[in-house]
Amino acid sequence: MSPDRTVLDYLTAVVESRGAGYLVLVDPDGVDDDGVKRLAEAGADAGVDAFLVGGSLLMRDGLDDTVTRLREESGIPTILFPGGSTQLSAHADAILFLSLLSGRNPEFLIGEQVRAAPIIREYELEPIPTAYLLIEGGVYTSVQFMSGTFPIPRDKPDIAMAHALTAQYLGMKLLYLEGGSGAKWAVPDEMIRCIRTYTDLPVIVGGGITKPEMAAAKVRAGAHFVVTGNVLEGDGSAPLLQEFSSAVHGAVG
Ligand code: 1GP
Repeated sequence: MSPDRTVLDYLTAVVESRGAGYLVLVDPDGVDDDGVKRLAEAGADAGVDAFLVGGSLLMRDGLDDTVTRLREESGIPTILFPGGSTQLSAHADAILFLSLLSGRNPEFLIGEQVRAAPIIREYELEPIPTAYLLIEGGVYTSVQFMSGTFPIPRDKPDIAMAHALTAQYLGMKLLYLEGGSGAKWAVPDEMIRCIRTYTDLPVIVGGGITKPEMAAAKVRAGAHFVVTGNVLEGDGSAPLLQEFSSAVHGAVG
């Protein structure tokens, strides 16, 4: 990113120009060097708007390498999506500065953030204040276990809406509705619609989105960005990546 254009500006411009953005989550534990290279190339060909890198729990020290290789080989903005304050890399373009607003665990509301902030400053990373709302996804997800928090019930859009409004009033810049990686049920379209009637914050939706038509439905319900992770791990994901990209970018307008 050039110094006069932030990653948040870039993401805003993506929504303005393409209707919605497609973000691909890369778990450094889930891909080897060849896998990163393939994802980078396929992502560039498919018009992926940004890579997110992170996970609830990393089992090896591969974050820096993954970020560096993705950026260099794709030219696509690469944004940290950290599971905690140890998941920082100076090589990323920005970091989603997440606060798990749906939970009542102070460590994930503010503790991890305080630990990370001085390092983010030292690394000169762009922090993007992001409210992270965990929504019931039909399975006990890693983020639920690792954060020790309850998700918002999927049939309670009013509770989700109240959290979204709170995020806006706290000055957050993005709202991430998370079903949890590998969720059985993605965030309900009805909940996205409800949130969009109450807040103008850009909405990211991820977790359990396994088919391009699901991604398109999330955009039609009001999502500004759709995230996929699990579904693209492994070989042969390039055609699927293209299908997801076309579904997200073609869903509105
Ligand atoms: C998880 O929202 C992301 O944080 C992506 O989830 O791996 O289920 O696509 P999936």
